[in-house]
Amino acid sequence: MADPIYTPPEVWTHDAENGGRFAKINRPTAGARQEKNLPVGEHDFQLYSLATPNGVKATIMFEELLEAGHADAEYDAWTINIGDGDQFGSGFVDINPNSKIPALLDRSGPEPVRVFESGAILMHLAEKFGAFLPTDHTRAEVLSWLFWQVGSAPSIGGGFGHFYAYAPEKYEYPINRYAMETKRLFDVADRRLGETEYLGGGEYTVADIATFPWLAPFVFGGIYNDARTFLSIDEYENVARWVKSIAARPAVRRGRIVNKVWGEKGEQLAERHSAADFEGKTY
Ligand SMILES: N[C@@H](CCC(=O)N[C@@H](CS)C(=O)NCC(=O)O)C(=O)O
Repeated sequence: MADPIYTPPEVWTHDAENGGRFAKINRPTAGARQEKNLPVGEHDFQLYSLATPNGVKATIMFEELLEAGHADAEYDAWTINIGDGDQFGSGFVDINPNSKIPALLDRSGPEPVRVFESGAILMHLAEKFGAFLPTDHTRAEVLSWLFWQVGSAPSIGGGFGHFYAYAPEKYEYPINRYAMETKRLFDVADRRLGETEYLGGGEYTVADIATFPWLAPFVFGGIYNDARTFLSIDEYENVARWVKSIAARPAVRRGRIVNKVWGEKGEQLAERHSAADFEGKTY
């Protein structure tokens, strides 16, 4: 047990034994830790990911593009098991120097292009296919909500989720701080969704695709122990209306199981290479 009253030393040093779910994986340095090539499939788009809230943003986007008739959006999705440290393999680090999923290799142009950061992946695909990102005066509003989401996620995941669910000891100060911030963010979304059908306005866009995977598990339960009860998530009725309508979209239902390697076997799709991979799956 750590001392509940911590006096920071003059110079911080890394203690790999400090406990916590990610203690064995996280280090204060970047770069590859082992040589490991990435698998490559036949499609233009190679996605390296996992079905976490940040990961499913990308798989939902691909499935939405395919659902909308963009046949060129076919993709291979490969599992990066972050618990096993796959994000530190040399091939993955070449695509994302920040060692976090999702990461994309786009081979549709004259030269392969790497894209990392979920928001950048959504924008890249939206611009490439001319879909889910308006080009008129509403574009700025959509991008504002997209960047709001990407900027907010660390307070919800790395802040609230980490201290409430993952930290080896529960401390009131960080749990209070991030519970307050997470509830404030839900209130921001709830007020907006009381005014407009979707976050960016009247249309379903990349802003909704980015935000849904983070808010839905709180509404349905199942993330960070019983965070739904702890944070009184049922208060946010407009968020619940929006989450339920997006969850019913066929592309969203498919995208949520791609690169999933936990839960019910029938709801897992570790790798996705074609539409046929969903056959026999529950989603
Ligand atoms: N800002 C990044 C965050 C990505 C991120 O945090 N990914 C997590 C999984 S949800 C990850 O790969 N964690 C592995 C690690 O921290 O080593 C994005 O939006 O793409």
